[in-house]
Amino acid sequence: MRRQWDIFCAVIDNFGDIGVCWRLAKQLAHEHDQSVRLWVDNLVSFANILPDVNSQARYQIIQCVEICYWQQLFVETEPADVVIEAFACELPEKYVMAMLQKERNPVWINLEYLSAEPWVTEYHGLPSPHPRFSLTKTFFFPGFVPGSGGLLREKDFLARHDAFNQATEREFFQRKGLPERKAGEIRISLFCYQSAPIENFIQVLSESTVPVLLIVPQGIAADRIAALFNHAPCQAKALINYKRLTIEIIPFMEQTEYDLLLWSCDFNFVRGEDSFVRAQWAIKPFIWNIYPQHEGAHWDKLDAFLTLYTTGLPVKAASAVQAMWHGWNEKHELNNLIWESFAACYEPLIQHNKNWTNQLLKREDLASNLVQFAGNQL
Ligand code: TRH
Repeated sequence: MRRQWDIFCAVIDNFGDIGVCWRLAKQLAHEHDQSVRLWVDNLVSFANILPDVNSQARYQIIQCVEICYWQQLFVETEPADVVIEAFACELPEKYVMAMLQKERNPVWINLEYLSAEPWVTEYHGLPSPHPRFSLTKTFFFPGFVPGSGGLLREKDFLARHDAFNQATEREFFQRKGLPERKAGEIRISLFCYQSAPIENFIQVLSESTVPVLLIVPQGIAADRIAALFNHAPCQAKALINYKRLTIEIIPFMEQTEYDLLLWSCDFNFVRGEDSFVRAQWAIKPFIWNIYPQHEGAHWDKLDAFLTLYTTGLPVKAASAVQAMWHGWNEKHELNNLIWESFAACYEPLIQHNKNWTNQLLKREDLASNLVQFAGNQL
């Protein structure tokens, strides 16, 4: 049944909030034929991952999703049937009041951050009555296991992934102005936070026994690398050669293109929430730079994922993954041995990632779970 959805997205920092909301909005509209309005308080940030966005427009329709600028002074609006408050962004008071006026209360969902921690299944789906009004919001936790809300995944993802072959990969690289693969080369994509030991890793890679191509979209990592080699900061394009290592700094990509970059590389360094999930769909070995939280709260989250993900992986490979991820998140120093042990697990990791993905594919995706939940409520 076609229902109206309002998704509210406040961009706290970075691109993850809007990255997740945009994928969800598209899936609801395209795969579930829902009528979707996406309220975003920062269109400039949005335009980074979707250049079609006009950051000056208060209202626009892109790919069948209505995109509305969420201004401080909220405009009078008829609430939708289903309201998603992404990452506890807090709905405008005026909108909540309007929800109360509706003949039938909208289904109000707080979409939470992704975590592999065991408590997620306990909290997923819990209702939280509003302290003042007769409205209830439900906590929806994305996750990797049954009993959670699932992960964002397009219905045609597997078919598109399977159709992505050497020829399409070469065509993608050409389109992006990236070089042809050298014999024996490994290709790595790099997206991370300030906390990552980037300079150290550059040194490690430069001592590799095989040629390495490091692809770095504009941002924190690109700036640090540019500084390391005395290049001007914030460059959209730069080529750096250092021993066995070639570094390509490239413009920040449109989100759909970034997905293809992850499919094209042998190893992916990802961060946050959305690129972390996309790296899993890419099947290639990946290294997660987790969003750092106060008092090291992120370590429980990282280790909970490691425990879940490395189950069934041969012990040697599991330790190599843990050492690499801990090193990349600065639990200990990252050195050549840690990287080489991790890189040597390429084949078992590919096999393991296929099994991991197959397990995840058995579960409903996040958008389908939301549609089902909302349908049951209305
Ligand atoms: O940008 P992030 O650090 O976002 C984070 C996380 O969501 C984190 O959980 C949250 O607390 C914090 O924001 C506020 O990392 P993430 O989640 O991987 O989002 C990045 C998005 O940017 C993702 O949708 C992929 C996209 N992207 C591009 O579109 N083009 C690019 O070139 C790159 C590198 C990324």
